Amino acid sequence: MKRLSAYLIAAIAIAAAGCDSNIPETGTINNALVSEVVLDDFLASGLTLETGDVVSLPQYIKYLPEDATNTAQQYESDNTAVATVDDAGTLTAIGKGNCTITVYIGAEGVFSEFPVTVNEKAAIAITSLRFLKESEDYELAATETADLRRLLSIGSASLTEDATEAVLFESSDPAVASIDEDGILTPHKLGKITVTAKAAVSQVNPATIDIGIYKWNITEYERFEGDANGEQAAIEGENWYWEVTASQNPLPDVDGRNNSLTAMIDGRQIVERYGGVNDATLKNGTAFCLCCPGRNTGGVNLSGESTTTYESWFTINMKQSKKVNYFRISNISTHNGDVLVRYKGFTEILGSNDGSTFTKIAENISFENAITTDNGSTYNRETANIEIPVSEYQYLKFLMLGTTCYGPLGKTGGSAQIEEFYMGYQEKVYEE
Ligand SMILES: [Ca+2]
Repeated sequence: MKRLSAYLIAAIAIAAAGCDSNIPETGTINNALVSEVVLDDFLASGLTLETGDVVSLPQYIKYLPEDATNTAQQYESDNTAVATVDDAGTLTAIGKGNCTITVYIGAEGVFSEFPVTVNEKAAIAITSLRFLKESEDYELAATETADLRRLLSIGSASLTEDATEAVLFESSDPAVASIDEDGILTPHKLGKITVTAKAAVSQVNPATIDIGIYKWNITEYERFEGDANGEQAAIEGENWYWEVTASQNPLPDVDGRNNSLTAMIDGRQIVERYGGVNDATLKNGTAFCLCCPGRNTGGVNLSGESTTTYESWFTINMKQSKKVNYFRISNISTHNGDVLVRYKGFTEILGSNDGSTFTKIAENISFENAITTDNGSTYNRETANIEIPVSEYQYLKFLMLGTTCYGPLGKTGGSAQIEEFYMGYQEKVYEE
């Protein structure tokens, strides 16, 4: 039989009294005191565990005599960095090493102990590494960090669990972009690098991905003389570089929008979103408006036209063929009430150099995501540059079939209104 020293018995008794333990004072219930703590062989021979393993101890612990009534158990680990045991007797393997677990039963200091050895949990090996893309580009000005581990496919030796073996990431030029142990890439300057991912131990082929850190070099085309200087087009006698034609002629007369074929290329923004009355000085700004099929707006009656097959379009004649790979739209306000009068996409964009024979450049271009802001109560006035396949034509035609391109979120107004429309060519630059 093992007993604590008298000093320790006293300490336990004080601790028990201090926390209202259910351990009765010796002899107050009966005289059947615990005389021996008996460990199953499972425990007595010592436990060998892996970090994270959990064992419930009480089922493996008995005491003598069997009719003892004061049988409260207490547990003690002499190294809680290796293993801990809670009040319910649940042992948890914490870290690599050896420790001794002591089990006390009753108030007499009777105990037994057993050794525990904890080993590091064996990692689940990596069996393959592959990036899901061959290359990826990040805009320097717009990227704080990028998680490349999310682009990494990691094969596991386990059928049911992910590999836990470490992946070692390496950048071919950390001055351009560094990468940390979690695969988080941080761009620092323009350039191109290769990131390699290797398994820490397993002999598998490393994965590589080419990373470009770029800035945009943007050429936006002037629509009238002075446009590049931020001027507004003159009301009379302007030197227009662009010309617009449209499927509707005349255009709907929407109050206060000063609608015309130059309204979306004149540098004049809408001042008052509620509109009012059109005016010769264009003091409320201008917006190019097309009546929505199925509606009767501003003198254009399309109420009998199909909302699925009627074709609306506008064509921009740039007067010479130009490389274009983006457009951008400025809307009449950020107010959610004006979302009704927006475009959310184009069914097709076509190009031509003679103005009559058009070739499809892109189809089903949606920019609905460029309209709604995070909170959903206001909307972006101006979209970002919306990328389209690069083309080089003099005429670009923007086609809207039925109402599919009118108004996001299923909302459609009597017209769709573009305050300003821009096009240009942008390319990624990887060197200063
Ligand atoms: Ca305008």
